[in-house]
Amino acid sequence: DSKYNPQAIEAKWQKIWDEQKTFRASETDGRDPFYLLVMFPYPSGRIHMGHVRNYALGDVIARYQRMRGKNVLHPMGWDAFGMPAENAAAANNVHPKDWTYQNIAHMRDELKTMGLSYDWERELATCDQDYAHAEQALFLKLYEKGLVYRKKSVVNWDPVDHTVLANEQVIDGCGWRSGAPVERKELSQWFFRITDYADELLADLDKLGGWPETVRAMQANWIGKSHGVEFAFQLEGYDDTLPVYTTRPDTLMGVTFCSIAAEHPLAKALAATNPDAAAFIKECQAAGTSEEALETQEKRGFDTGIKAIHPVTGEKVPVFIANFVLMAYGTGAVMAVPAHDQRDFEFAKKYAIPIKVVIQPEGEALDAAALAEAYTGPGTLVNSGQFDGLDNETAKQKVAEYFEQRCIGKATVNFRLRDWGVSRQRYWGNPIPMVHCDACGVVPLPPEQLPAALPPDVSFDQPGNPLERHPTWKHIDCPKCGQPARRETDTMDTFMESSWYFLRYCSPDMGAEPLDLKRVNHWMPVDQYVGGIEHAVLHLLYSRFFHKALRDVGLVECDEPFTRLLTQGMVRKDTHKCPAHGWRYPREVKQDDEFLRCVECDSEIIVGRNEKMSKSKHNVVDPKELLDGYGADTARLFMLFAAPPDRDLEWSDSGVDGAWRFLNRVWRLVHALMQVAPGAKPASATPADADLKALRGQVHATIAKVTDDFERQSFNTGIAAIMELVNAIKIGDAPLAGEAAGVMREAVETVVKLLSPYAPHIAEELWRELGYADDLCNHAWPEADAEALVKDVITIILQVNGKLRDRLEVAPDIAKDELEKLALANDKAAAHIEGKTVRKVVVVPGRLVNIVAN
Ligand code: ANZ
Ligand code: ZN
Repeated sequence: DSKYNPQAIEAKWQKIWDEQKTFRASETDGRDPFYLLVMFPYPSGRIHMGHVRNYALGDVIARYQRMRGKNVLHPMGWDAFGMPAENAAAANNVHPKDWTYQNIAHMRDELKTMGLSYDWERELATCDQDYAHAEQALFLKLYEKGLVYRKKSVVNWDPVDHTVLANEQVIDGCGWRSGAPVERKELSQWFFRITDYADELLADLDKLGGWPETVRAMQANWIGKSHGVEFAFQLEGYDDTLPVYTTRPDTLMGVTFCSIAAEHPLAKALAATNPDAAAFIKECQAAGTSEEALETQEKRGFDTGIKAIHPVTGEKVPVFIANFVLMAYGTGAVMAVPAHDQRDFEFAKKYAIPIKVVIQPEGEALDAAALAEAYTGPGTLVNSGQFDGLDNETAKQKVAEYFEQRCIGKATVNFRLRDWGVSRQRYWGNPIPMVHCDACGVVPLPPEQLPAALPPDVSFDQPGNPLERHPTWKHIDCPKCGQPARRETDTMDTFMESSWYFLRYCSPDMGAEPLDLKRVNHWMPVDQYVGGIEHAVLHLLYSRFFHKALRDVGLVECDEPFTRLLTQGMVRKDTHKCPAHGWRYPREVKQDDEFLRCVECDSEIIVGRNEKMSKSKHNVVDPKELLDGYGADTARLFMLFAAPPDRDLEWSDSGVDGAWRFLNRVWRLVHALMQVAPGAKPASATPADADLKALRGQVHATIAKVTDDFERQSFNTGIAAIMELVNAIKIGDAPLAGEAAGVMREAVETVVKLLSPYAPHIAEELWRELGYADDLCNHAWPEADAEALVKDVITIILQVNGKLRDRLEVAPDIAKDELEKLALANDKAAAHIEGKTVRKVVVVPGRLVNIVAN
């Protein structure tokens, strides 16, 4: 039967690959290693189109590199801890562990239907006992090294769910699940000293030439290195001084007040005696901690009555508690310059504080009374005494020197990056292996007591952390003094697990030992990482940090974990909305003669924008439909053809159909060849016949192009070139012999080989049909024959007055004046020159001739 039946052949090859462990990666394989990593999924229950795209992209690269002779490591696993499992547990009375492993089983089956070339023997789930155990050992190693510490910090607190929320989980000031207004609360939390690595994380971005520029810029921004000055104000009637951090020391003489954070020690001291101050601080805390929240909320303040003494003029300026000052940045206190800082400007207007202009832009005189907003640009210093007349960049230096000479301040560098808080008050995470003892303080669990394993018997019927409520788990004897003590009940941020899974894949069989350095060195760094742009900052920055930290405790050797990064775009689809019923699934709309209508109410449907596929917009397509209906090869080909990898991809049913029809065509092509030239050997030399020679030229040009497109990660144009080649291969019913048979055979074989990374099942099947017994997926990638690429004729564009009139087929080495002659003798050109005088003939060798006539 020669009908293309993807369901049958895909199942067949997947089984063979599985049984023969075709994609097993081995450290003892002598070939050049290539580590291809895709971001591992959260086991939410089923795969979505974003996964299909991500994993198709990863697999096409892995398969290409394998055919290039590389020893490819292409692993897969599960980012398995996290909140949704607990939510599911609360909603459906299923244990998070069961829920997670059931989802993994289901999603593994789904992924397997895509024909991805994973080494499944290295599969891991981050909630596996071994993985969690090894991770606790890593945590303690970093603790010994001084990279882990505990401190009080301000967090977003959901008063209903009794949990800490990440900034991203605070929506319009309310908890994302409870909807209750979020509070700020101080809690003792565990931190990683990522800020110790801020400089290196920033500087090493220069080594990441294989990353998208946007991602590097986002990381640099997030790290946020700024140069400024720290100096202290004397406070009237206080022994303590008020240190502030400023990036604009040039505006020193424009200071008209100071502002401090609600958590600032001065504010706290005041609150102890002043109930109004205490009330204001409490109000400030009834808002999230995110920078965004602080930026957008209305500026409000409380006058402490304390006066700060200006270090140059001796003038006394008020000190306010202000709701937009962060305790965790700089010193938690600011010298406020309303004329040149917008936040200070708004604040000064509100509280009728004087505004003093000290920077004049060139050619304009700013008037403090008439200022509509702060002037933040460059200029010359005015109203600044001894600093008058300096340009403001020079003034920054001079003011810094002024402080340094008087020993009241110094130039400093600040980072926006904060230490990484890894404590979560959750159950379904990796327990932090620490003990709290009244006598000994914080005591790490000794190795023989690891792992701190999650107790299975927990309930999710109440808000808060089930570990906290568990009747016995918390109670433990102090490993140091043996007295009753308490276990840490915080679990680790799930970003921990994703910060080293790529290392674990290198030696997944180490049990409670995290890594085998020898094998890690064999594979690391990752040659190519593929994943979503949504991880541009957190995951990719935490991983870089964690890797460097592990390097510094001797567990890995390279400086950066990911050499190249490809961030794929989103999968989008148009949306349908019914005025009465809201977002509609495709099956909830019908087409009549004119309009799309709602199946329920017949209202005319509003066809909305293409948006990221999401359940809430009812514009998702379930990959299962696609995979069951058309097969994996069509799905992969569509995904890779529909858009360049880093761009958004618009879902299109006709695009899917196009991919399907193309594969059918290739199928028929191979079968047609086997009918008319069953025993042919592929051509290996230039044929005499001109048409055959041209086809062979195209075959090799296509090899060169597809190869180059792979290197440039331009997979869609590679597919287009293969499609063009297929169009050029014409096989009739008549038997072929000699040259013709050989050239056709070579052309068809090339199509199958080039297609193999994209559509591996059909390619493998057709490879057998062509009579081969080896695995195409391990077969050598074709090489372009330089001789075949040499052309007898090239095409030259012929223009008259810049308009295309004809194409000339000429020898590549034709002389200029020959070409000119041919052009002037051309019929089609002549028709447009008639009655005019030729003024000039422009010749661009190898490309075009333009006749200028009027
Ligand atoms: C005086 C000044 C004048 C400032 C001026 C800016 C403009 P970046 O550049 O992001 O590092 N600042 C300092 N600590 C702060 C805190 N804890 N919370 C909120 N704001 C704080 O920002 C540094 C600037 O942000 C500092 O420079 C300070 O205001 C403010 F025309 O000092 B500036
Ligand atoms: Zn103790």
